[in-house]
Amino acid sequence: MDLKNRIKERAEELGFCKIGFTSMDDLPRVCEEARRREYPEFLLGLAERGSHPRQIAPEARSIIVLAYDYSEIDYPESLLPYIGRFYLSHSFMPREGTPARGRLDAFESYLAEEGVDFEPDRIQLMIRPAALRAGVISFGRNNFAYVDGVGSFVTLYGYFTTCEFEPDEPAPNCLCPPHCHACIDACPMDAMGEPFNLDASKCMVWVNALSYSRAGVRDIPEGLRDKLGLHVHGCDACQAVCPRNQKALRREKTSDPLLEQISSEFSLEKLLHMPDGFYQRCVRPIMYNYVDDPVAFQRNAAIAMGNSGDARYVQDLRMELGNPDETIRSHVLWALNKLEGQVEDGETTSV
Ligand code: B12
Repeated sequence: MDLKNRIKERAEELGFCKIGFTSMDDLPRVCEEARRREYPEFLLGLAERGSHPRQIAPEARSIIVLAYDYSEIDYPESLLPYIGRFYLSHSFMPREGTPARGRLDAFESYLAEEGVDFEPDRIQLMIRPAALRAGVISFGRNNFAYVDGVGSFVTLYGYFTTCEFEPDEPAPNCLCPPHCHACIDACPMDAMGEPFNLDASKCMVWVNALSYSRAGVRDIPEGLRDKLGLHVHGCDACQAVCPRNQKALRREKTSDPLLEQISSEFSLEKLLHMPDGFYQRCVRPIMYNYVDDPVAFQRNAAIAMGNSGDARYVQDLRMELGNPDETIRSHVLWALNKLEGQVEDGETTSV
């Protein structure tokens, strides 16, 4: 068996659902798309740089793309309404000591054993278009990368290597059923106007997580708060309704000890009050990618409480009216106004 096939076989043994190889050629369509969609400046910069692989890794000759299917994890029902599966899977830029980090370490050790010189991509490469060209994924109308027969609940990883591998055949552009627009209709943020066209600045995770870390933005615009529903970090709406993901959602699952432990403690009340140690035990291990500031999560908990229609939270919100942080106070006030208005109208679920 040649080196490329040995690497493919090893990746599959390690639990990656697909692997492919592609060239270092530019991915020009990415910046065109990002510009056309008037991406926030920060994301446009990422897209520009990330679509020129040779600028990121001048010495490299090929790109290896791996996909990991995170639908295998049994996500606790107590966490799913609040946090996107992608983050719960803690497989994106995984931390030391996690199963996802272990899988990547094992793959890297294998490359080293085979004498393959490599450099992991640190999020810079525009991985979806690279994965399409490597034959690993096709695009869904919701912008997501789909591994055929697996679905879109996949995390993608890229490696640059100085070895020159024969590129794989690109996958078909899109395999969605004709005329299906379930994903576009399901987006609570109305972030998708037309197929393959996500308005990144409206996407849930941009609004409730990423925008916070950019340019000191702390407040979530009032007009968007209702739309966030109960979500405190990302959302799966456009993937969960997709007919191509139903098999993955129903498959046999494996429990994740970290999630089990977090789910036994997690609640919106704790997220709002942030008792000692809660942030390090229950927030940081899964929501570590973009924001490292408890205030952002307290703010999001307040919004979720306001949107819950549950009068049980009125008391908790009142307790934070004197919080020294202005962002927390103003979002708590918004949530209280919303909930108390509903209490007066008799619309809440429990009083
Ligand atoms: C910045 C970023 C974001 C931004 C902007 C996302 C966006 N779509 O533009 C925000 C914060 C909003 C975001 C949100 C999410 N993200 Co994000 N994000 C990234 C990141 C770092 C860069 C993506 C980017 O800026 N792309 C620029 C745009 C223009 O390109 P693109 O979407 O990749 O590809 C489009 C165009 O290039 C064009 N295109 C290019 N070539 C071709 C060729 C053909 C034939 C066609 C039809 C189209 C086409 O169409 C593509 C689809 O619209 C990538 C990791 C990476 N380094 O690539 C992860 C990544 C895209 N995110 C990921 C995930 C999971 C999410 C969330 C689901 C998290 C959540 N649960 O809340 C959401 C959902 C977003 C969505 N519906 O796409 C995964 C996606 C995995 C998958 N199966 O697709 C990635 C790949 C991370 C990873 N390594 O696995 N994300």
